[in-house]
Amino acid sequence: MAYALGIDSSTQSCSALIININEGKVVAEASVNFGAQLPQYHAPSGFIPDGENGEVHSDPLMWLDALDMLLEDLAGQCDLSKVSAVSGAGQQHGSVYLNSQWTHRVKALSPDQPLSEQLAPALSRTTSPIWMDSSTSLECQEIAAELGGDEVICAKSGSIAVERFTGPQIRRFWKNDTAAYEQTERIHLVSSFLCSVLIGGDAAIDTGDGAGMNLVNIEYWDWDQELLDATAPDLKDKLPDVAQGNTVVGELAGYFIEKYGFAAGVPVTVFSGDNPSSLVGMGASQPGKLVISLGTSDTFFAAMPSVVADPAGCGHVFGNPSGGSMSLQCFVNGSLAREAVKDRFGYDWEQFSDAFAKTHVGNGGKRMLPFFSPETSPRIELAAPVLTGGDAFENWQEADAAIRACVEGQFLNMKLRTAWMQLAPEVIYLTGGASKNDAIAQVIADIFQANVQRLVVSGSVALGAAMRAASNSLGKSLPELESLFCQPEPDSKRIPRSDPSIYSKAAHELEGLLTSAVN
Ligand code: ADP
Ligand code: XUL
Repeated sequence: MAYALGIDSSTQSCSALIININEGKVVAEASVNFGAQLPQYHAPSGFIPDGENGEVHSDPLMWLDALDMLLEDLAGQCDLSKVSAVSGAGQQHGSVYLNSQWTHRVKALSPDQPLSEQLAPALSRTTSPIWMDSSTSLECQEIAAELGGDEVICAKSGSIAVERFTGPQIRRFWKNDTAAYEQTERIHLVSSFLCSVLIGGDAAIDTGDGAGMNLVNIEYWDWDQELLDATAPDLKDKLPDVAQGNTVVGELAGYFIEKYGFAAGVPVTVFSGDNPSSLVGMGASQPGKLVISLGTSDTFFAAMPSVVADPAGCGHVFGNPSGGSMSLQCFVNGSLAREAVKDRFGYDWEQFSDAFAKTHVGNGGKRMLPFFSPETSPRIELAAPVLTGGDAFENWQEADAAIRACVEGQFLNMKLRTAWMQLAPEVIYLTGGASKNDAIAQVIADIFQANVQRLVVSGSVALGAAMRAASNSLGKSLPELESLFCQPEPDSKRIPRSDPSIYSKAAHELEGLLTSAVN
């Protein structure tokens, strides 16, 4: 049977879909929301709230419990023995720290006990720092100083030293808990950790997710010894291999065959990061298509014909799982910022959307820098948004204007920060949880002066993983899979409706607000 399974372990949920590549159909879909379905981990939005000094961590056992729940759900929907290829993706940058028990425990998983129980003793660090963590400014400075400046790190790794990237996170762990670092035998990314569990042994890190570590050299796509040395001692021994996205890293382990009814010998393709996987699932793995993902973070990405670095240091070059590279810019204040404004006024998403019909394009000059937590694009340490446009608005007494100001502020900022990529496509493809919101889509169309469009299959991260598995193991090419699975959703197209000068002026004003917030 030509079924391929794609898994997406993202910030707030773990989802999966199974595609039938002969019929061009999604045959099963499932999702486990961490906050709602695993409340025992006390992570309502997928991470442990109120971390100190900018720390944002999650419990890796939560990701394992979600994987078990997800597969149980899928097994109830479809005969998993028909699945003949598997891959997946994880939220980027997050890291899992494993001790000497890891190797034998992951090899000997018994179907009689949950994954989390069997692997808990293999953790040398009970929680995992994730991409929202901004605690490593000092470590970024130290690594940059050691290497001779951010330009050097950027030329080597595709990004300057970045707080949420795994290298600086590892350095902080080594400095703050040297004994636990020394007991760590293996460090995995979220993606390679889950892939390792599926194959019952260490899986490689792919070039898409690996480039988000400040440790992989983007010229030769492997660990860079100078970057490793500037980060922490003996690091190379603790890391798995780096592999291109088309690598099959193993076969599904006995645990999954016995517990969920998978067939023996199912090949597993190396996992990638959620954004690189989404690039594939959006049918954008060749240069020419631009994607905006509206998940927990907002991201803006495209396959790149050649490697270009962001002069402002906020953008990144990652490996493209289908070969070559991609550029990406991440905005930390994405869905959670929109939710914060919505919740402040006790609105639901329908009321949030209605606010756009009750206000005007450009918001009559009422502006917001919508940064509820430290932002990476641009790098700014705000803990609360900045509002300007009259007393009532600035005192949060105008709900509808605040909602429009938040969304306009987010996408004006996105347009300004991504200009370095010099992309001016006619169509922007939207994905992620908030992409179903047509009011937000219209603002994006007007600000970028481009048509925007969703695809029929909304779970682009899991879809991209299933497509990668199918193209590596089932003999269908990516272009063939794209024509089957990456079609536009007919009613989702939004075209620019506003006078472009309104947002040019607004962008100028927002830049002014930003400059005064920085100074
Ligand atoms: P991730 O993959 O990062 O875990 P998702 O892509 O699943 O996240 O997106 C989750 C987000 O989608 C939620 O935080 C929520 O704010 C947002 N969302 C869900 N429905 C809507 C809606 N109707 N309008 C705007 N945002 C929405
Ligand atoms: C990308 C980034 C986020 C995470 C979570 O650099 O930090 O988009 O991948 O989605």
